[in-house]
Amino acid sequence: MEIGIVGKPSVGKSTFFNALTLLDVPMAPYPFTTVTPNRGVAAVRAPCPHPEKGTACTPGNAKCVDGTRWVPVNLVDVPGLVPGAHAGRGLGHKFLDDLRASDGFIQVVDLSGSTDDEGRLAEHGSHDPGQEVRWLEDELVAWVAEILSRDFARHARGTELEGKKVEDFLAERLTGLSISPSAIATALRNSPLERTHPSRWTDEDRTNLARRLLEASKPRLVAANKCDRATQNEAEALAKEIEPIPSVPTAADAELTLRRAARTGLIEYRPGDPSFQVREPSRLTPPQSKALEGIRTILLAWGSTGVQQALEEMIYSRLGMIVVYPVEDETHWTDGQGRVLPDAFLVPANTPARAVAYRVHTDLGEHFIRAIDGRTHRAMAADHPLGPNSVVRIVAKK
Ligand SMILES: Nc1nc2c(ncn2[C@@H]2O[C@H](COP(=O)(O)OP(=O)(O)OP(=O)(O)O)[C@@H](O)[C@H]2O)c(=O)[nH]1
Ligand SMILES: [Mg+2]
Repeated sequence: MEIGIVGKPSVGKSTFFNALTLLDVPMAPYPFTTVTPNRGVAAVRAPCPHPEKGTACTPGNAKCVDGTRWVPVNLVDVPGLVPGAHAGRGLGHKFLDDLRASDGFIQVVDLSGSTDDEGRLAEHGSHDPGQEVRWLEDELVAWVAEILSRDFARHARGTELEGKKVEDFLAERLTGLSISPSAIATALRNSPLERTHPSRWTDEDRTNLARRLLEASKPRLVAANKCDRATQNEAEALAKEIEPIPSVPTAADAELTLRRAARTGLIEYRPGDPSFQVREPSRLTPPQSKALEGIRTILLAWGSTGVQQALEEMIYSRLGMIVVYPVEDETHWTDGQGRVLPDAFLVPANTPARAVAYRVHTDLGEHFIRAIDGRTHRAMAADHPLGPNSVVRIVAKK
């Protein structure tokens, strides 16, 4: 699973990405600082089930801090998009293609409205971030419509001659775009199209279908960034303007400073927290003190920097993911080496037991016999849907 960080130039995408991954990709106050995509791993919080067993856990892929697991999520930060990107403007086409694998988009905007369409600095409030949300959608739609339309007439006629199902025809056209068969089915249901004759679909039909496909497969959330330079009223106005797309006010720059300061031991801060503590005030230089005091003001005004919250809202609310804990021993919740709750995986809610087995290992999926609930010890069939926080043993043929 991968989340794409998108938006126009200079809104703070790389800062947002660096804050979440603690990587060090270049950030600067001019457009097109990022010219090739950056990939990294962030994490979302989940309550660890280990207290239920009264023992500590032995995390492998997702560290546990005071009973909270930090479950990995892949992010990709792409160059800024400008209007006309789908037709190759800016760095257009190439990096839209870098978003093929994304399962959802966090669109970063400048809530203070002081970045123009091309990413240059402008006067506060001179640009409407809500408008950006609309044109970016149009760019994404045009991009998908273009992929859908490549050599369309020939493929559509072939499909009709062979009597192929339109769902399969579309799945083939959209290969690699991380659009599931169920999203294709939903998009088709929501489009008044002649299913038996795709060759009759017009450009407009394909554009509308592309919009429905994006709607069904790539949820969006807006990070209303640079909130330190904006007001609550501006945040509320934006939220209203872009409904039903949710928005979370963020201060990516502040989050990055806090995480870096925590990493070097200057402060105690956990991502998502409403405050931080300075460990030894005497170790701070005057500029560090001033910067941290500035951030304290932002946290007081906004409750948090919003960055961790934005990612979690994307993963849990928009994508409906849950965390599951596969184990080999359903009584002690251990793997073969006696490690307690070693892995934590994000999967869509209600993923069937067998699909979770595949997620752990292809062999486990292929040789699946049954799953066992780690709490009730009941056996579950291959199609049994798993709920949040499940501890599950997969039994497979050896
Ligand atoms: N005030 C304020 N500035 C920020 C914030 N986040 C990022 N910035 C600044 O915005 C400028 C652009 O940040 P980047 O992260 O490079 O933006 P980008 O969207 O990746 O830009 P491109 O790669 O050029 O598209 C930098 O000067 C950042 O320090 C924030 O929360 N508040
Ligand atoms: Mg960048």
